[in-house]
Amino acid sequence: MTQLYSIRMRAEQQALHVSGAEDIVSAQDIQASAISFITRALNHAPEKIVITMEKLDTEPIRLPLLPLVTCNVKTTESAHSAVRTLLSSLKICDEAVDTAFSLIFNDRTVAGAYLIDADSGQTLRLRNSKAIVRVSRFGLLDSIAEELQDTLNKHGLTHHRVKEALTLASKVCSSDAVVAELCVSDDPNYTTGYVASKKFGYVRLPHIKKLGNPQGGRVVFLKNNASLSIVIKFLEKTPVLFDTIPEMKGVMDLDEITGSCNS
Ligand code: PML
Ligand code: MG
Repeated sequence: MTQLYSIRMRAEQQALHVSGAEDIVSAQDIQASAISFITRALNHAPEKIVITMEKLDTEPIRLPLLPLVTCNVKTTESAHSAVRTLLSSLKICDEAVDTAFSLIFNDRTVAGAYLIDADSGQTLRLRNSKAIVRVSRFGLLDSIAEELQDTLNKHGLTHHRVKEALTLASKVCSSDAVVAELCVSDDPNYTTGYVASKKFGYVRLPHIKKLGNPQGGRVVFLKNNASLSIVIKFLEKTPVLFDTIPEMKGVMDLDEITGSCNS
């Protein structure tokens, strides 16, 4: 086995997270990755850059990426209503969806995802505060990284966020305990978010917030019987490498997205 490393970058400005990146690379690529992560961090004029490089002591699990589709929505109202339709089609209760919206659309930014029980709507807690998971230790197999970006580019999805969010969401949804993930970028200039699930794949939602809005965040909806410690351990610590280019379906109407999976 080639020795592999997890490499992670986070950059901060006034103790707030401003940039982050993550990959799994071989020893021979670690230096180039570190340079590209530092270059990326410096674009945000940070006060602090933390790069962590850690030898993996287990072989990464190989998994496929989720199929990707962009939902045809033109307004924030219809994007939010699409989020509700997708999540309720996954049997996530209304209380859970309301809680997710209130955790995401407020002025608090956290570097990680909140965990919500999909059946009760309860925000899950650890040691008396809301449980937050920092999904980590995932990457793209070298042999697909370039082809994935080329395929995304052909669909006009040239921003590095798409590739990274798709990879993170694919790790999240690969857990048996996870029903779905909802994400809204906290970048005021980036207004596309997503709902990811095994059933519907990675569904991008343009206009999930208005331009200039700095709010955002991630929520992971868990099955009722999920063991919090096992899910958190998997999402944070188990190394996963994605090894296949997913199906890319372009832009589809919401009822086509839900209908094609319900038949
Ligand atoms: C982020 O990195 O801030 C999250 C981006 C989520 C949406 C990415 C996409 O356009 O598919
Ligand atoms: Mg890689």
